Amino acid sequence: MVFGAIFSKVKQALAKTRSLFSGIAQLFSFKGRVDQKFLDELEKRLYLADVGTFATQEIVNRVRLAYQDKEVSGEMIAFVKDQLKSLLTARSQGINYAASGPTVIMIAGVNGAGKTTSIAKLAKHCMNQKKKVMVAACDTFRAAAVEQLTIWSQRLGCEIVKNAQGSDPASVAHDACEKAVARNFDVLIVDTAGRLHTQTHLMKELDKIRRIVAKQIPGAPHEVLLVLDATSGQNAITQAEMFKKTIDCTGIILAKLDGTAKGGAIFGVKQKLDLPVKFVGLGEGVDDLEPFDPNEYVEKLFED
Ligand SMILES: Nc1nc2c(ncn2[C@@H]2O[C@H](COP(=O)(O)OP(=O)(O)O)[C@@H](O)[C@H]2O)c(=O)[nH]1
Ligand SMILES: [Mg+2]
Repeated sequence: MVFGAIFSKVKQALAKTRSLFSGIAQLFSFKGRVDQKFLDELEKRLYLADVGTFATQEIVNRVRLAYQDKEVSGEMIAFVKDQLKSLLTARSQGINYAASGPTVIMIAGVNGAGKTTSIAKLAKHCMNQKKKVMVAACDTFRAAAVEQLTIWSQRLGCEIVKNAQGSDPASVAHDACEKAVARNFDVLIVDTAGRLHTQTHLMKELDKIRRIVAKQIPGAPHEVLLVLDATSGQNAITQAEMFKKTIDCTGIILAKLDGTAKGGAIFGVKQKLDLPVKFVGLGEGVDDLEPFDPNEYVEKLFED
């Protein structure tokens, strides 16, 4: 079953994170009452699972309000799951496609976060939905970047617009928009140079690309997705806060969830940034991207 395979993929990727959440679940199998000591222990275990300050306080408070002085029971875990789900549920899920003309998706993030790989995966995701996809190699900063995206585009059989390394990324974006419109592409995904949130000139460049794209295509960019590396846990949130100040992000791709124990950081990401997690990266392959489903995610965190 395709469905089963997908779900077990998420589950498999969450193996390390899951071991931390089983510590939370375990707490509800102990005998005793929901007293301060219990709540302190719950708080500690949520912290250990990288859930972050806000979400941890929120969950502990809600458990206190609902169950203080009651007998601890396994049923409470369903309550905790519901609360965690409610912290993740976002207004918009999936890609916000343009009503007509090309949908432009800009990708931003620090070096090595997983931008280019996520673009390849996203291109595949859109191609699976029968969209005509073009990618734009606007990371002209590093020599290998254009090459990397070229290789992906060849493998996927999707169109690429590029220029020499060191050329103006905004002009590549300009070119790509023109071609996407003229040749009726459905989706244009724009790669950008990895920048540290402290590199002001590169952050400005990002804004310039954005303005060029907006001028060329009405309503563009339809999505500005920030790629965060899940292995950096709470640090990823600090980075994201800076990006959010410079550029209007519309959502997050949380890459590299496989192989990290920090999958709990997703709760902090959502709360602190108030941005929906739209996709999760579960590996280095082109099919290792899944649309994010809060209910499924929380269920898988607690599965044995
Ligand atoms: N395990 C794993 N590795 C990933 C994932 N996404 C990206 N990577 C790897 O992370 C490294 C950096 O990725 P890249 O896309 O080049 O990052 P960029 O600098 O932001 O464009 C590469 O070795 C990728 O294969 C993921 O979801 N899981
Ligand atoms: Mg890259």
